[in-house]
Amino acid sequence: MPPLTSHNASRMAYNMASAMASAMAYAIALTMAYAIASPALAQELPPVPRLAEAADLDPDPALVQVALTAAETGDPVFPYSYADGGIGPIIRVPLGASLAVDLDNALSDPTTIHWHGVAVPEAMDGTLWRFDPVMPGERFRYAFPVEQAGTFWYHPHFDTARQVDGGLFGALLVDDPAAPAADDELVLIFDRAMESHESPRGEAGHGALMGGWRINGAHAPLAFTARGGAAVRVRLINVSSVGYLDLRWPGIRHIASDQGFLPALQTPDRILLGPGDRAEVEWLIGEEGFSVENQPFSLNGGETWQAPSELLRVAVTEPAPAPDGLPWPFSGAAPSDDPPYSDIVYVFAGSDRTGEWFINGEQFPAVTVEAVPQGSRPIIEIRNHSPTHHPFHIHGNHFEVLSLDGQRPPYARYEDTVDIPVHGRLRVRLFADNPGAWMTHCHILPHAEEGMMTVLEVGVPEGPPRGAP
Ligand SMILES: [Cu+2]
Repeated sequence: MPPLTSHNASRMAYNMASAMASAMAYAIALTMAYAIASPALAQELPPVPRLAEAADLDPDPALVQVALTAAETGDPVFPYSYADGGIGPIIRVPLGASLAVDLDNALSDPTTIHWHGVAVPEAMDGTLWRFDPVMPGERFRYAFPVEQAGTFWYHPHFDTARQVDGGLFGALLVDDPAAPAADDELVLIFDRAMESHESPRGEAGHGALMGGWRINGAHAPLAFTARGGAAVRVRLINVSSVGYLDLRWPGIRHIASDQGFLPALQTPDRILLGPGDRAEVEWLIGEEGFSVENQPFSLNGGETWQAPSELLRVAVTEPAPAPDGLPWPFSGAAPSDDPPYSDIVYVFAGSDRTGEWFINGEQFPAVTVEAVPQGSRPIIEIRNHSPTHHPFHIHGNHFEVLSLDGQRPPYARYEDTVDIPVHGRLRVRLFADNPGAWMTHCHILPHAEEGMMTVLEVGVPEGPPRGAP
């Protein structure tokens, strides 16, 4: 397998070469954001855009076939797109069907697609540990059966911070036939621009926190209008490279997380979504509208001093009594016990001052590969020894959260991406069922790029010999 060691050097060269252009573009983007945001004062917000769904090119209902082209846009703020400048289309697949996506790489760089949260075969995972990227001008077919319902997303796993931040992402929705039909379904993809570009090694992310949020590609705040009496299923996806969402509105009804429906309805006072994280909620529209506010989040922990900002205003036409909650197929599963041992311990360390990030003192790709048997349920403890939050993500297999800082969750919590607070200690039980060599990393993309990624083998992978990319 050809080494891709030029990757970091080319990225750094890109960053330096584009720094001035990025700074100018960023200033323009901020100006535009304010210009667009100003109607808020007049109580007139632009509507949140609806995302298009990808066309299914195959008439067989058991196969969803989609064509995607990754292309350059000419836009300095969002230089890449799967959809002619917009956010990638929603790919919707019925549970149990197969998905085939033909990716045409029209970029001048290699790329891949990773199916975040989905248990795909390793060769379809879009990672570079044992497989090659899709080269410029090439086409590659990603094909796999989809066996877990939920809200997932897709994005490159090559030069990830730059390509994702530049606009390459979209939603992958796997529909559960047991779920009731809501009156409306709203997919909300939250992102911010220029999180990975303007900042040289060392300050990635934190200098960029002033960047405003977009929802479905439009600058917040935005408006959503619903009829009184309607039940709306809302899928929330944070595709930001660095930014956390800390969302609040009155009467939150949390129905699903990374890996599908919760065991029971939860009514938390906020929805915290780190980079890569998802949640589903239901809105039971009644007589009055409400605002979805975002509490500015400090990556270094503790309360921020800023006031919350409105991201979305839900307005009501034809006020009517709110409906009852829908009969979601909650499993009722009880949380597993947190046993007094660990099979694997990952220590997350690093600092913004050095810009270097480590797992167990190592930086990807020079890492020790941990291995667990296929079908096992290893207990993994992740200790955050750094002064920064990190969203922990593992590919190909999901896990149950057993405890965070010794506190057990109030319900059986199945995730693939979960926040670890500053100096926090997260314990999970991995469902190690999908064989392969899987990326295990922080989903703050500049952290992953600066080393905070390792590899966990499930079973004995077949195929070409293992080697660093
Ligand atoms: Cu991190």
